[in-house]
Amino acid sequence: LLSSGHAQGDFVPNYDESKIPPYALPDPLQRTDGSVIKSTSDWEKRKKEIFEYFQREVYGISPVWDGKMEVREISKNESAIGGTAIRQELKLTLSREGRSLDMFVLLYLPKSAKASPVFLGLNFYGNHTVTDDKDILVTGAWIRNNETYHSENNRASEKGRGLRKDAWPVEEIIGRGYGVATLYYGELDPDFDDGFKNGVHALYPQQRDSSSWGSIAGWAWGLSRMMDYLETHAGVDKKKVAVLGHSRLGKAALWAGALDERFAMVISNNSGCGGAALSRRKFGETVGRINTAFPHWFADRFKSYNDRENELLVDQHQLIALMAPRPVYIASGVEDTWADPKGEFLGGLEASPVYGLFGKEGMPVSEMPAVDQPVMGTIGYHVRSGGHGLTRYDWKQYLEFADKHWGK
Ligand code: GTR
Repeated sequence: LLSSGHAQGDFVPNYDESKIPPYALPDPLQRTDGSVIKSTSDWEKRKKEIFEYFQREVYGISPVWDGKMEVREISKNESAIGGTAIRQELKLTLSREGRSLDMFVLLYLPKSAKASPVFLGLNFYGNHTVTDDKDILVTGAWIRNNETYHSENNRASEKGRGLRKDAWPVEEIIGRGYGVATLYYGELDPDFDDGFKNGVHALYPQQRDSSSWGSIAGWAWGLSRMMDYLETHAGVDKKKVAVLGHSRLGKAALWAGALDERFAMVISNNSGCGGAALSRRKFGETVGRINTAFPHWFADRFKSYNDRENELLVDQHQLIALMAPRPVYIASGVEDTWADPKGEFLGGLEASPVYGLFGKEGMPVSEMPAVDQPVMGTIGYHVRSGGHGLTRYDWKQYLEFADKHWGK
């Protein structure tokens, strides 16, 4: 699907449980000074410590938004999806100190309610690939060349229209009473290593250092700007916006959930290394591998943990813990071994004590469930049959999970 980085250099992924190096996970409920967290107010201090560590050492520090956002509606269809939905395309222009960036948001809202809960997620190949809707704009932004989705010379084309609709079952989402908002992720930051000259980083052209924001933080930051807009929309129930993402965008969704508590639910689909999977397991993709294949995704400092995962004062379960007590869903594919399904499960399981502090059940089971047997506590989890991808099966569980937590 995407450049994978599996086969670069002489990296050989480990897929053998018995070869996982011994490791001890940092305790989310113990501060670095040794004190133990026993209350939700103490947790606030610990949470800050963990968050700042992830920011400085892993994803990089993103700026506080201090610019101006202009919104222009570029299309509206009052009778989309067989008359059940309103579809809008919005151009959000961010500007600051004479620089600007355009984001083209595609939004479907059910007509069945005045204000609806919304799933918000970035897409990989452009808004026009998400549905068959004829008049949705084809992105003009840089895009990776891909035969399946018909992007050539780093430009998207009309021929890609509707080709990703399996990953975005809009009709079903609307039918269940939810809205869906999406944006092509390359409009926020084109996914190649350009020294951060373009995308959102260009809005903040100051000197960079080893803790400056990488691309994942850039995508996450853009999700917050979309949220800024959704909050102003009368048709959106702003207390019920779920941020969702697949793979690298699942990593971005998790980081967005950590950065921005307006996201009331967070969904990580096959997010793997640097997402929900524990780094210390070194199963499939590793910190060293990801930083080599994608040197622009994380803060530069993260590279100092290549092959030294044990030196990190956090692991990815603490990223999940930062969402507490909000509902989080983690999904794996059984054949997606590169993303380490078991490591993704453990990321959720090991975050659960923090949910306990809030009187909530995190992961409702202590052993990884069987294939295609979803479990839903305040942390939800499934490992479905098949490999890497965002599927109808995955969405079916996310809709269930949202119904469960949002009382539908
Ligand atoms: C892979 C990468 C993964 C994941 C995936 C994707 O090549 O190694 O971390 O992000 O791409 O985004 O599909």
